[in-house]
Amino acid sequence: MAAPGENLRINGDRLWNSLMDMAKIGPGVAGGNNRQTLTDADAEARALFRSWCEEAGCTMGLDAMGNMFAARAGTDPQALPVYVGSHLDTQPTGGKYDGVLGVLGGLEILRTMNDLGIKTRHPVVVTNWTNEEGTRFAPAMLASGVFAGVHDQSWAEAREDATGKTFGAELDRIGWRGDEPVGARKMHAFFELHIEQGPILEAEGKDIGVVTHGQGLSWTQVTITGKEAHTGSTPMPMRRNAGLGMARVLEAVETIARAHGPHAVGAAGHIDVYPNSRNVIPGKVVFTVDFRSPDLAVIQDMETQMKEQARKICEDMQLEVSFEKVGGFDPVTFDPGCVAAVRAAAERLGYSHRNIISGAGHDACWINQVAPTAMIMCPCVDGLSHNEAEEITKEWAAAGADVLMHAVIETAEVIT
Ligand code: HGY
Ligand code: MN
Ligand code: MN
Repeated sequence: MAAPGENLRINGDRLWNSLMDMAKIGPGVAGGNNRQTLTDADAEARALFRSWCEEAGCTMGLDAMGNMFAARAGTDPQALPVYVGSHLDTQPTGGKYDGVLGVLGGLEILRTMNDLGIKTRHPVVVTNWTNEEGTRFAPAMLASGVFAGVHDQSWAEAREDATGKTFGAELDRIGWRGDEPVGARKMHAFFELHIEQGPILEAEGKDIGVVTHGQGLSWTQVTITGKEAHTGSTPMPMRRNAGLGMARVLEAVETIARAHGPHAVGAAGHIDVYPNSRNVIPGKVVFTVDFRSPDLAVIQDMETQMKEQARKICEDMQLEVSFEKVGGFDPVTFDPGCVAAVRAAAERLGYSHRNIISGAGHDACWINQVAPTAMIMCPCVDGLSHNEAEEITKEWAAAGADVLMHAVIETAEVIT
């Protein structure tokens, strides 16, 4: 199949303007976004995305987990579509590009194909996956996980946020539950464009990350129970301070992750302290330990060591401790054929590139289980993400979307 011409490029200004328009929905307090899944802001973003897709002549599909599918017809309606996409939901202190670049970059390649009258044999579909971030409803990549058959749909719909609202009820409340069965769609291939969310590409001056693998993830929710007591009148030896127990466990998490360096990482981003009153010794803490590594055995070893050390810390402090696995996935190897299409596209377009392992989890990590999948990464400033100061350049966004378009058009078999 003839490869697209190296002068075939997307409209970088139009992509950038769409990113900036989407960023106006669910603004944060410091220039980024707080557009958490299934909130009114998420609903508003979905409506804007749908209107843009309809302007581009797409037909919009919607499944029972709220996953959106904007389809551009191919010349062969029997051919399985090539899917692209990512997520429009953000962290509470999220950036303007995490996820959004992959969704709107996908829309941009359809817009460009329309402009140039490009036809492909396979249809091309742009996807918005519901609840990639897993902040409001754990775990991350929830709806793409149901689509890939990793999570049971009723289990996923019952996931609760901190206020006790369920995923299913909130999806119905914002009116974005479709009637398509989740996972019924079959894919020829899936490509996800995403910012790196780390420092490597910018530090090396590379335009494109050819993502060969994704590191694995483990989320263990830890509950430590002590005894509430007065912070002023309770003698130190009498205290059963759950907060102090957590602090010692988190110190152990840091030590364990560093001991498995240079690729392993560990931290706790979610921490709830009860009763969280200034003059009450914490009687209970609940926190989630996030361990990651490209090597599954390392993840398992870090989990085991953390639990052993947490039990010893809590025994010495007369505290109780319990563990619950609340998320995780094994390290991912993306499809060599799709990865090769990404690399060939970068080379054809003259973009500097390097192989890279994704540090963050993505919907592509689950979709890789049901379709040939690959990812394309662009740099981000200082490698910063999951922070409202997240930034990329217009050029980086355009380069990533150019590579996405070439990989997709080649895989979808360009006709004209
Ligand atoms: O947790 C992750 O890696 C992703 O950003 N949800
Ligand atoms: Mn993301
Ligand atoms: Mn994210």
